[in-house]
Amino acid sequence: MKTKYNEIKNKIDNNERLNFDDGIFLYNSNNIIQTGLLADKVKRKFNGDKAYYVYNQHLNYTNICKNKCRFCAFANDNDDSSSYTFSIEKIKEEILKNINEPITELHVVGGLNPDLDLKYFVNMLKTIKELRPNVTIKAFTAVEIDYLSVSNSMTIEETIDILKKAGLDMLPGGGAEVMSDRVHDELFPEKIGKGRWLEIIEKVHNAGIVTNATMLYGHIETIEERVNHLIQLRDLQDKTNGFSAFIPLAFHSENTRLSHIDPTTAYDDLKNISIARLMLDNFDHIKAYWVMIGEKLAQLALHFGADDLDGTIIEEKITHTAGAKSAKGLTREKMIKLIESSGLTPVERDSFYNEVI
Ligand code: V47
Repeated sequence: MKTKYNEIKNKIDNNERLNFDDGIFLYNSNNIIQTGLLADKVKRKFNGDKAYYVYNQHLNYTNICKNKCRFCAFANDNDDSSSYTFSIEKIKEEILKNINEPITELHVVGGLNPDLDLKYFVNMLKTIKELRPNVTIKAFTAVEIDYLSVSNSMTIEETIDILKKAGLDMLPGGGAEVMSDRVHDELFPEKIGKGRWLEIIEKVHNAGIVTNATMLYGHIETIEERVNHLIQLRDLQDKTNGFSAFIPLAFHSENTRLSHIDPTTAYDDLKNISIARLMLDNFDHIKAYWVMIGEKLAQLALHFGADDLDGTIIEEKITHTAGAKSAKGLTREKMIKLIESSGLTPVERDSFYNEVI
């Protein structure tokens, strides 16, 4: 009798798309070796034995946020003692601090701070480009784009156009969390929902700007909601081809209003990587984000469907505020070592997966 696993294997071998039931089967199966083997096969089809990393720096310009998502430890109120907002001078300082490092990407995101106007964002982008003309500015999730557009009574297209002219090159993948109305209403009701996230990302892609996509897992979401999330991303990718990488984000609960939730397990982390690789047949890259799952598991994930470890980062704040035990940044040497010792070929890339030589 043909087992469900063989049916999925045949689909993979014949380049046939997996459906919702296949995704559910894979999440329910604890045979992660089998799932991982399939995912590795697909990974090799896309990226051979390459494993990528990027020399990047994170910059979180403010932690003041009006959204109050229950899963977030980073957000502060204006009058909290740990709240902060970088002035343009402070942003300059943060860039200059690492100016001798061969950074090719700046990852810039922050909270929704009502005190920041459009001029601030334009100045920030221009300042970064002046100091680092050759870096890719990967900045602002669809949530920030929505906020800027609504608070300045501009269309999404106008907002993107202004930011693009000021230096915006690419968008990171955050903000969608899990595209389910149920999870939205329970965990992040103040934040834009899936319809608006998808609408904005489609417009960003149509403006010629590439984005990533993420999924925050390990809180209250069901496996059905995870699979639906992947399928919604895949559908949009069919339409726009504007997604670059998919990054599963493991929930960290410390200092959040969900602190009763246990950390994700290695099994679940690897499953999310592998199943993403198998379901997202139109995504070129799956990232094992070492910050969230730790260096060692991220290294292992390179044989379970991932082809990218993300980057050097310098100083990660969002997950560390929520209790991440990983380092705050990694050296290039460390990234190379992690990849080489897993038998793969390290490739330093820029934000668009061009090799950096
Ligand atoms: O959207 C917030 C998540 C995201 C927590 O595109 C949390 O290259 C875990 O999107 N535990 C921001 N996760 C990070 C992000 C990202 C990271 C690395 C690379 C890229 C990329 C994008 O972090 C948020 C949210 O989903 N997040 N709080 C938490 N407690």
